[in-house]
Amino acid sequence: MKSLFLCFTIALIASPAFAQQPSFTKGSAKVIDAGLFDCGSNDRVSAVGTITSEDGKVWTVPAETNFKTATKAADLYNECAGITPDNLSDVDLSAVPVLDAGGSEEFIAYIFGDNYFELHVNGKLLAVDAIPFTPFNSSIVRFKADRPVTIAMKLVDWEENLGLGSEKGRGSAFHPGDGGLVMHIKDAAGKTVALTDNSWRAQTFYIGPLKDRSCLKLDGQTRDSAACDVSGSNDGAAYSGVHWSVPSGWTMPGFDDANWPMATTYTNETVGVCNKPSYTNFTSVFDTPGADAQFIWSTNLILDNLVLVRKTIY
Ligand SMILES: [Ca+2]
Ligand SMILES: [Ca+2]
Ligand SMILES: [Ca+2]
Ligand SMILES: [Ca+2]
Repeated sequence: MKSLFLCFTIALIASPAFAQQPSFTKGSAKVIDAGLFDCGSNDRVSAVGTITSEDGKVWTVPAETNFKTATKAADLYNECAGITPDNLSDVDLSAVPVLDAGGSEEFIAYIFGDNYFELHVNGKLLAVDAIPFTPFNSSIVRFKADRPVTIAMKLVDWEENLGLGSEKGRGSAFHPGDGGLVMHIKDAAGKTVALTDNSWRAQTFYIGPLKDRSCLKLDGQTRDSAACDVSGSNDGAAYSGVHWSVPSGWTMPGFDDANWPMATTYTNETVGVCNKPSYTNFTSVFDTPGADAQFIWSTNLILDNLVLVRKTIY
């Protein structure tokens, strides 16, 4: 009897049908926070909303974050804070606090995210992006940890039309925005320890806007929206979003990410950073010859809005 039960349990876990079912929403979310951050200019507010899916679950959009309570990453470039160095040699790295991830080896991470990141190291939330939406900024995180170092990051392509995954732009009120993360981690001696590239794992947990749900290919951990229309238009109320809940323990070193897809890499041109000084002033670290950190995301840079990435450094 016992062995029968065991077999049944294993079959359930191993079955692709056991993969989490998607939750679909339609139309806009309800605003619950009119703006997490105010730069005092014409930049976009970082609003937050909730939306109930057709299966009765409540989702926070664009994502649940720790922005209000977590330590903010130190600024590499942040025009809201008046920190706008022309290059890395104008940055006083010794003034950046060293955060404790439990360990003794010192590391320094240089990060540019479109639009928002939360950085966990060995299961500990170390720092979050100082600007959730825009203007575009970049960050430095110094930390101490022991190897192996598991990096787990929540990445959010923020949105203006809450629940829809879109923003004003390119002549449309419902232009789907895009994401992207680039990071270069060095040790205390300045040697490259890790770069964002296609050896990372990346999984999406929120896709939108979807004009037609049938474009999605969903199978186990495959959440493929490559066949979906990414052009903007002005009838977003009819659009859908699709959500999956973030698994518990996903930041922990022991979390099994073996079934997550590998990260997809994107060029600077595709992500559109060539006119952003928060990126271009630091190409010495983001585009280092021989150690060129790639932009990473899940398989759809435009429609995937909440992406978790992981990598363990040995
Ligand atoms: Ca940001
Ligand atoms: Ca998007
Ligand atoms: Ca974006
Ligand atoms: Ca690069």
